[in-house]
Amino acid sequence: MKRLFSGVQPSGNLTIGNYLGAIKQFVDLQHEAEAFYCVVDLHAITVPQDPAELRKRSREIAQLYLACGVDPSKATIFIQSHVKEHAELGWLLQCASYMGELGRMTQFKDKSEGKAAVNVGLYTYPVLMAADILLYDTTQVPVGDDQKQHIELTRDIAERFNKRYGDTFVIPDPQIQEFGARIMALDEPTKKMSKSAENEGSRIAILEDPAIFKKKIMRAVTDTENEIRFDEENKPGVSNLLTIYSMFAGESVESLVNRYQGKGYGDLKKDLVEVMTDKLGTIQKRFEELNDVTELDNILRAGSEKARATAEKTVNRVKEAMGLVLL
Ligand code: AQP
Repeated sequence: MKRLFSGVQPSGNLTIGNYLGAIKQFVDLQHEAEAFYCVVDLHAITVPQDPAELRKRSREIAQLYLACGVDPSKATIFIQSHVKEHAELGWLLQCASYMGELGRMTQFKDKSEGKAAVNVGLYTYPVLMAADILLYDTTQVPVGDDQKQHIELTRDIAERFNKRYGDTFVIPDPQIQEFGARIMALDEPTKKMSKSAENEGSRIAILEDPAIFKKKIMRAVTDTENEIRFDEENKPGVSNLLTIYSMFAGESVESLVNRYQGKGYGDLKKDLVEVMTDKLGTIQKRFEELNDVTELDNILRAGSEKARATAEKTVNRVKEAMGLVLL
């Protein structure tokens, strides 16, 4: 049976990169398989967070899942720290992982670069991510392109464990879209759009006011030519805008390029703002309608109970395999 697991960190306001690369897939795939969608708060604390903000954002992400179309009657939605087996399996897997392989993770290198002190959690975070995935006998992990290396590590850890202790884990595959798996920053289109990037102008939040994202799109870096063409290597800015446009409008890049022949970047940007105002407006309206905290907490409570039932069985299987005493 196909089973999905994925998560988003409450480490900032979710961007259209998080939406197009991951959450949109969550919605499309929930009809095809049993799905577990998590708010990975234990990952967010690998960098300093304001406690009140973190608590608010964790609920906000669950609310956004719902606003974007994740259906709690189809998918299990929960907060990672509510299922203690994530931390528990994280530790067990740390004992089956190597310093060398963790040190090679590009995200760790990027996030620790230039920092005088780096906490251990940032270093071991990919092992916790492996635990998140492996707990649910996941077959597919819908993610953006930046998470590919972490899924490969998850596979390596699981395969090694199975070899050493016998068949314990299902080996998961990444589910990465062929198109739109890496939305780039608006100010520097050779870099990934990130919710925690320093420059606010680099990203657009799903819940952003249209007047603000209009300014960001109109200022988005393009190039000195005036030809609308898809060429990620030589025209990363224009290609990024075409990708975002195509994904929000559901129109192919080829068709957009044909439609904008002879037109300028300003025309493309203006129309993109309109398409986004429409699509994000629908999500934002739904988000406002879902602001009943009690109802949201009930969904999260039910989700964590359902998740725990599976997670507990996996942890017991792992403990048994490793030789820990089960009473
Ligand atoms: N720019 C992006 N394009 C496509 N997909 C993206 N994702 C993130 N950025 C893009 C995907 O969103 C999911 C959730 O990501 P995450 O919260 O777990 O952390 P991340 O990958 O590190 O994303 P951010 O936005 O860059 O967060 P920060 O700034 O906190 O590190 C993942 O599936 C990711 O691939």
